[in-house]
Amino acid sequence: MFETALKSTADAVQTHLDTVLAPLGDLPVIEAMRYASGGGKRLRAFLVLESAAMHEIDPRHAIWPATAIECIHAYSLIHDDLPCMDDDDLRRGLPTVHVKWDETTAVLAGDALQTLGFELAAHTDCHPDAVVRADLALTLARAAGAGGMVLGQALDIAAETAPEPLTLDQITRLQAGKTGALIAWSAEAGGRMARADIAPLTAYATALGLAFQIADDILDIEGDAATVGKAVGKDAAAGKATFVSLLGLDGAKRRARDLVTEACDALSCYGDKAGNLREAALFVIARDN
Ligand code: GRG
Repeated sequence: MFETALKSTADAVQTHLDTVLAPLGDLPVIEAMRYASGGGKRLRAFLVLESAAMHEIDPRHAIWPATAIECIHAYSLIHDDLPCMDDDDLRRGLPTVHVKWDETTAVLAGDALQTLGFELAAHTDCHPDAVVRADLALTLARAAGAGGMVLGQALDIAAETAPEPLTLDQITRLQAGKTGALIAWSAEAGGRMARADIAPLTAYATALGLAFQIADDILDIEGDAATVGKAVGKDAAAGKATFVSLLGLDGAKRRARDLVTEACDALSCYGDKAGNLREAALFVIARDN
């Protein structure tokens, strides 16, 4: 069952994170790192572990990039919630890091989770081949940085003061960076570890990342804050263009379903081995948080 597999990923990542964070002590910044990196669906880690399993990579190696991507993701959420960005008080149903501690601690915990992510991807236990470790760290830097997630976030912030709402093409480009780049890196990681052709994984992840963001826009309209675990309705209240505002609710749902089909089709070369990745694509549009 997909839910059981996702839960077992979450447990494995949590155990690994506990081990990695244990020697760092219990200063507030370290406690904030533990707090922010705990919880969540662990979807990105699941994509890493599944793409690795499909390529017969030892899970004792794959847990390193799986944990690395969750650290980078946690950093991005801490910083995204800061008053200078989205100014959110609630994340995963709990107070955000700057609310529970303070802004200084939140900035530092985000910074430290980001560097920890690269440390884990480059760790000698991640892969016996140094070239593969370097490739993982290099591509993670590209996905998270000024041509990937940070670019998407910067475009999103600029859109708030743009004279016109963004077009569908502009929103698609923005989200490919903001949400899509880390999702793509996660799904490609197993192929990179096996030094295999990652083109089918890239095609899968591109469609999946977009479907994920459309589902997020739908949750912002249809979800309730208690279930989603964060404030909802903010985009509509701010008059921001989203997939829902541009395609309509039904159109957005249709587009998300088509993208899931596209994502699953991209995995045909893996046959039954890709069953869990196909289920992950279905989960992304059916989720309620
Ligand atoms: C601060 C550089 C920088 C980037 C922030 C990722 C991001 C960019 C902002 C998050 C804001 C947001 C709500 C984006 C929508 C997509 C998204 C990343 C949702 C959260 O991911 P989930 O649902 O979270 O996988 P969990 O809690 O399950 O880990």
